[in-house]
Amino acid sequence: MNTFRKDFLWGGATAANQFEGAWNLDGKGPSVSDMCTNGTHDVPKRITTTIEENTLYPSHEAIDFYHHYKEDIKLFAEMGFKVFRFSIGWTRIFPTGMEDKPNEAGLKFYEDVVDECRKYNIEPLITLSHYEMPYALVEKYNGWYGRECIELFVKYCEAVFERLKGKVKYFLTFNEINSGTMPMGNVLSLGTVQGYSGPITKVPDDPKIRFQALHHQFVASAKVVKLAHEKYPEFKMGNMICFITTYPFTCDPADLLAAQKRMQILNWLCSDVQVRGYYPAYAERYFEENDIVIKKEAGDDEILKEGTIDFYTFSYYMSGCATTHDITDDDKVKGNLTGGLKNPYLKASDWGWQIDPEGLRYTLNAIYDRYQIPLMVVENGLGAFDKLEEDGSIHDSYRIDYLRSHIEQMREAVKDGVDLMGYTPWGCIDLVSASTGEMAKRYGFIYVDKYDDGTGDLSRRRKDSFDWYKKVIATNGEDLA
Ligand code: BGP
Repeated sequence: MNTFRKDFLWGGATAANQFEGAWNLDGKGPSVSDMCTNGTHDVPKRITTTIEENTLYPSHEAIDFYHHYKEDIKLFAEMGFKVFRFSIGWTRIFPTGMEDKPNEAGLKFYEDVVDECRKYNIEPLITLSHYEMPYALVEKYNGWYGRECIELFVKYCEAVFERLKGKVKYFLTFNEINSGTMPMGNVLSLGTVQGYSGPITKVPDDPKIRFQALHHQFVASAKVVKLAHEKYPEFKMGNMICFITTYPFTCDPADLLAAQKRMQILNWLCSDVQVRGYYPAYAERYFEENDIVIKKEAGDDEILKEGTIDFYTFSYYMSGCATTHDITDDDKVKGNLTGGLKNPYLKASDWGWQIDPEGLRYTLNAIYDRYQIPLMVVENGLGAFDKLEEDGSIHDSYRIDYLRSHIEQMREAVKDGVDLMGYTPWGCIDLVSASTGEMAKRYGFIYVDKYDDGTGDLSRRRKDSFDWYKKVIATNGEDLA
C-alpha cells in the first residue's frame, strides 16, 4: 500500500511579516502589515494610514527572525526539516515597490537565509507575496486595483529569481490568493484599503474592486510563472489556496447546492484559473449576479493560459457548513478568513476554528481528482495557548494530537492515490497571528519568549511537539505515537 514518498518534504512554514521584525532596517519600506496594530481574540486589529505613537505594531519586531535566522534554522535542522517555507518581503527588495533598482541589503539577507538552509540540506520553499504589499502602492494605486502593480511585481520577482537561481527550486506566487474572493482579502492580500484607517473587519468592501484587483493578481502570477518557465527551467512554480472545506448543513438538496456554490467561489475559482489557465464557467453567473465586470486587456487571456502552475499548494485548518435554512447566532462559528456554521460532529480550537482531520483527506482527494498535479499542504496547525512551566518546558499534547490526526488522514489520502509532495505545518516557530496580531495564539514546535504587550526576551525553547515531530520526520511519517 502506498505511503509517503521517500523524498517527502517534511518541514514548516512562516511568513516574513509575521516573524522577521526589523521592519525598517537596512532600507526596508513599510508594507500593509507594518501598518496593522495588534488585536485580540475579540477586538479586531486596526490598519492605520500613518504609524501612530504609543501603539503596538506586532510586525515591527515580531520574533526578530531577521537577527535570529541562524539559530532558528539550526533548530529546524535538528528536527530534521527537509524543507522550510518562508516568504520574501517585497518591501525589503523594493521599499516602495516602485524603485528602479533592488535594495542590495534585502537581496543579501534572503540569500544568506537560503545559504543557511542549504548548509543543512533544507530545501527552501519561497512565497513571493505573503500578505505584505508595499504600503506606498496602496497609497498610489489602491493596491492591486491598480494594473500598474502587475509589472512592478514581475520586476520584483525577477530580481529575486536572478539572485536566488541555482539555490532555490520551489516558489509560490501569492499566499492564499483566494482571500481576494472574501472581504478580508482587501487588507490581507489585495491592499485595496487606500485612505482607510480603522478595524480590519470594517474595511469598506466593493466586490467590483476586489475581483478586478484579483484579476490583476492572476495576470501577475501567470506572468511570473511564464517568466520562470522560460528563463529558469529548473524552477517549479506553485499556487497557494486557503482551502475552506464546506459541507451542506443538512441533507436538503438546497443546502448541497449552497455548499457547492461556496466551494466554487471560495475554493475553486482561483485555482481553476491558475491550474487550467482560464476562468471557470460558473464564474460568469456569479459575476453577473453581483454586478462584477472584469476589465481585461488584450493579451490577458493568453497570459493566463501560458502561465499555469506546476504544483498545487494549500492551507488547511478547519471546515465549515453552508445552509439555506434559518440559523441563529448559536449556529455560527469563527474561522480562518471567514466565519461559517457549526458542525455538531466537530470540536473547535480556542479561537473557534473547527478541527476536522477527515476533511483534509476529503479535500486532498477532491483537489487531486480535479487537477491531477502534485499537491502540498503548506499550512496546517493548531493555534493554541501554551503554558511555559517553571522549568522551561512546554507540554503541548493538544498540538501533537491535532497534527497526528491530520498526518494520519494525509497518509490515507496518499493510499487513496493522491500525489502528495510534502507537508509544512504553519508557524513551526511561534509567530504573530495574521488574523488577530496576537502572540498568544501559538502554533510552533519552538516556543518564543514574546508576549502580546510586546515584552519578552525572544529566547527560543523546544516544546514537547519538537521531539515528537523530529521522530515523525525521522520515520517518514510511520511513527506518529
Ligand atoms: C493563514 C495565513 C497565515 C497564518 C495562518 C494562521 O490564513 O496564510 O499567514 O497566519 O492562516 O492564521 P492566524 O495567524 O490568524 O491564526
